[in-house]
Amino acid sequence: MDSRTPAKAVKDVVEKVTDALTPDVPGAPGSAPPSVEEPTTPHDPLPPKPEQGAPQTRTPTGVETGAPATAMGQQGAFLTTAQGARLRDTDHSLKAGPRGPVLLQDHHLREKITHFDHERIPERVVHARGAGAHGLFTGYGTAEEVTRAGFLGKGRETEVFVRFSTVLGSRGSADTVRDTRGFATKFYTDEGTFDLVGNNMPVFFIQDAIKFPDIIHAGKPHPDREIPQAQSAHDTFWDFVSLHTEAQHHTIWNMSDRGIPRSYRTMEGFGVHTFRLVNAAGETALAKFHWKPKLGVHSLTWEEAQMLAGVDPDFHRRDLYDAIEAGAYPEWELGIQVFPDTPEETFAGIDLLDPTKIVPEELAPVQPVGKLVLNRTPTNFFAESEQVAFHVGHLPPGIDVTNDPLLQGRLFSYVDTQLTRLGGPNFSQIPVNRPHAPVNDMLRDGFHQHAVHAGVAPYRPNSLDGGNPFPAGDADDAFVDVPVRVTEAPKVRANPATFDDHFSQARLFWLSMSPVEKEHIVRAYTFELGKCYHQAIRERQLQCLANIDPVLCAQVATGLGLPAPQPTVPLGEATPSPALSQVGRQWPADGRMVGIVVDPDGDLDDVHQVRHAVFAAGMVPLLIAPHGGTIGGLTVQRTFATGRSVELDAVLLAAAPAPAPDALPARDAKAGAAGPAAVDPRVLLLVEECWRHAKAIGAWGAGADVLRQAGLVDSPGVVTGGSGTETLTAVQQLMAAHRVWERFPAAIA
Ligand code: HDE
Repeated sequence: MDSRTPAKAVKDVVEKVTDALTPDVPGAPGSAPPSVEEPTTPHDPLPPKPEQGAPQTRTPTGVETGAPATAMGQQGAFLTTAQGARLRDTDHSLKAGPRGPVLLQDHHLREKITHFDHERIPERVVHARGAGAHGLFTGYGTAEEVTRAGFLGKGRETEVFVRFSTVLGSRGSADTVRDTRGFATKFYTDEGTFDLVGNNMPVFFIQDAIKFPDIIHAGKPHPDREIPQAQSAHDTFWDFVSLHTEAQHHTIWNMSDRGIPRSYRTMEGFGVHTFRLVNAAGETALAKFHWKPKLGVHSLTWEEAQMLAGVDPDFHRRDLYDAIEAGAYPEWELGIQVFPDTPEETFAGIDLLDPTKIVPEELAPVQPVGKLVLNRTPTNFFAESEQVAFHVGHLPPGIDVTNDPLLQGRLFSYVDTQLTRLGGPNFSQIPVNRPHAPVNDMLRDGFHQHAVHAGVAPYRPNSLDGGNPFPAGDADDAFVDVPVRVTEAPKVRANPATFDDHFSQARLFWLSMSPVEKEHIVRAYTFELGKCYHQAIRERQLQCLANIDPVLCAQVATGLGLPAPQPTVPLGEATPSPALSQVGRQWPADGRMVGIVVDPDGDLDDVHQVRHAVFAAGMVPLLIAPHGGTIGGLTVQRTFATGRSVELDAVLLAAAPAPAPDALPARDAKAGAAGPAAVDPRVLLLVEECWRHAKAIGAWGAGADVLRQAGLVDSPGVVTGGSGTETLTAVQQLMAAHRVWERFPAAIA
């Protein structure tokens, strides 16, 4: 409680505000007149303006609250109005008697309802559905030869905010739809904010930003009935990509397992465009940014993705927040592919300005330059994940843009969209968007202005504010636009001829896939085109597939019941890039979910031990039992009613629980099983689904009966052990490969 008299408190505030307005800088109001000959003679810069520096604790009028800016909206124990007057009642409107009409003078009612009426802001025009988290980036110092960006220096730590998203769906759509994912990172560097606004796929549908409204109008729901939500499986999408063949490379990535990530934690990220790096000596290099997840790149199966959209539409959001809160912090390495900055701007014959092309990692290795750890969930979803505003033009010294026509258009679009979405030009003053570097701009006024700017001369040159602010000199670490030579050329609406090759890299991607990944791609195309109503669109897309690969085309054509056309372009010889495949590598098990099916009457000592062992391996055990509460001193996380296979990476069967009274109607066991079902059918369903989705299954003791009932004894990736821990060890080995790949009928070589 403030013990000062009101008069003293007011005086203190006035003094503080006056102090803030009269900085001890020559030329500032109230100080001695500047003794300068020329108005632009440099002085010490003005201190950062209060509301534009790093997160701080002062109110806009300069009062120190001690509370972080993000919490300023909520102080003290009592319910108050927006103006701070304490309230006795917020549940009853002011009425003329208990049964009377509501009085217009009820200012609390009006304030409460009016604010509520305006709670929503427009959702993002794309990437509306997303989730963010805070973290820390640590530079390795390995990029110093190619860029002078300070945050990449050895051991330098920079706070970050990352937002993951889908592209097509609305804010309330499901997480696990087939789509590209956004991977946008805000680095609050001390040289200014750097936004790396990337995706989980390294290429894009279009080569020129002017076509962005076209691809998005085609992908969004049909304008007449506004369906389907968050899907590409509809006529307008396939109409566009089959006519507009430069989209074919990105489209095959979407149809691959990359379109349905297992988790944000298991996604790669890509800056997509080629950027220009500048080192301390002013030398330049071209570079592409990559994020590599520590846990490896893993995906859902299509059936899992579809089931999750109903069982848990927030699956990716929940997974991200649960992992961070459990201390299993998601980690990525930032890497760069570096290319010489030649006038042609090509590498190994690949046009580096064409955003529909990759440079295979085998030709230009990804060199690690730093590490990202996400370690804090947002305090308030709206304030942080919803209000965060990224912009590809937020660049620190040492990183610059290239002439990639897609990147050039994005440089315009991101600020423009925030003007509507965040209601005006002052969105960089919103807490999550505030730079952590000192800000001394000459931008003034506008909607939602939070800063109380000192001084009278927000213009240059000036003499009234002592010439402040001053342009940085050569030694002051300023951002310098690289003086790239612009060739003299006629004004044209045209692309370079190298942009005309639309199929060779889609073919490279297809040929780099393992048989099981190829099979998934075929099924995805068959599903999506099967959802189109127009035969002409299916046929046109089949022609595109013929130009990518005849086997791919023939398989999809068979599924659609259509003839497979012949290619209309020569099929190039592509050298596969093994780095593009998810199969055939071993990964750590951190943060993976292991379900343990138990029965109150079973052997619970073993269950205790297995649970500890799962924790010790950095994974999360989920106890699944016939009922909630506790069993043998252990908390039950899922019951047979609430647990579903799709949230698990593996299942351990410690028991064969008999059908409970609330089970679904029993059915006969699978063909070839030992007899009629004596196990709860929901357990059988769970195990069957885990089998179908190629997850490791382990059983011991009575749990082996479930395998017999399900007809899964001696199946690949199904193990039994003498004890719980022995079984877990075998299951863990299987999990390192992510899935039991041999369970998929890999028909396509
Ligand atoms: Fe975006 N994009 N984009 N985009 N984009 C937006 O900005 C745009 C593109 C990406 O979590 C919008 O603030 C144009 C490529 C992400 O807040 C908008 C073009 C890549 C996010 C916009 C592209 C991206 C956005 C909508 C074609 C990967 C979500 C809301 C030239 C490298 C950021 C907003 C977040 C969001 C425009 C293409 C990534 C409208 C014009 C290529 C991750 O400004």
